[in-house]
Amino acid sequence: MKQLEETAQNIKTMEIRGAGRIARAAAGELRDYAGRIKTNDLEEFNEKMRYAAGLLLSTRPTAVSLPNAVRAVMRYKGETVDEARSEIKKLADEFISNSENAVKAIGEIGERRIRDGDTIMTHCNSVAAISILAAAHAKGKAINVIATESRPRMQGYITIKQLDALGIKTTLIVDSAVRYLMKDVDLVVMGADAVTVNGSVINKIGTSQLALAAHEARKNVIIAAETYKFSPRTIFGELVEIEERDSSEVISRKKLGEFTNVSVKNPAFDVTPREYIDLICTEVGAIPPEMAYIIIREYLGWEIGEMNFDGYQKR
Ligand code: RI2
Repeated sequence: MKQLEETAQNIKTMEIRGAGRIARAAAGELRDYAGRIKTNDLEEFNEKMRYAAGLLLSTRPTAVSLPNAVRAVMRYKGETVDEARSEIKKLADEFISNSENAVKAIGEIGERRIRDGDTIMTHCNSVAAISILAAAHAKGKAINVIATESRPRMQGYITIKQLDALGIKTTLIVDSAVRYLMKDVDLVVMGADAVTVNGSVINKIGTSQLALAAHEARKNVIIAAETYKFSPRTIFGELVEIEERDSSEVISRKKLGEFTNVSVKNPAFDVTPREYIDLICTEVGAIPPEMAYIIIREYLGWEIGEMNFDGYQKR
């Protein structure tokens, strides 16, 4: 139990972060947790697995990759605990390796949209978006990247570190310099935490500002998103919940305590309407955002959105 709770806590505190990474971590934890459950009673085993699923799901509400990963593993069947356990292992390993391959495929597909000499703006830290930049660089295209800091968690620092290690020329900017510098940009490449059925993209707070500035300057916006970041539940009219994180990420409690009339808002994500997105680059192809429904229907199926573990984390 301790390790399960530790993984859940690490996802919650963003020790493990990034939509793809948290999905892989959750799938891996379900597999490992299943291996640690000591019972031969299938009912008890299933109950414990549902508790673990609920706990992992409760950690971060926005990235749809997390529930999609949990549900992909929780589809397991088995007449005995041993059967169930090995099915869980198979499903989790499959999810993890498909996810890793998806990131690679996105790089190969997305890099075709990058020209030699392009300046590309990116936001936050997205493994999928970086896969495109890395693939273009590996192909010998001389690219320059402009990376935002991405306050308040400064994931931009992770991005510049990764790009630097790859040997890609990178300029770090404050988030508020996005529109000013858009004139120097050829293309914007960002990741996604969720894609809705109508093709809207939910990603790190500030993404919609980049997209808006790009739209105004007539620059293309490419979103790098694996198919498991598309949200089946949005077909049933559900909205993607936007995570509101603690105020201490923005201002220290001490400093905030000095004021009487000040409060803080700290939404972690925002919604970019499909009008501002030119292409969503998935592992099965680069699609216009209008095709999101097809991805959900063909690659996820809406029954995945119906599996529910609500309540299990509350025990
Ligand atoms: P990959 C991150 O969320 C960012 O919003 C990033 O764009 C998105 O996940 C996708 O990341 P956070 O965990 O899956 O930093 O492409 O809140 O790595």
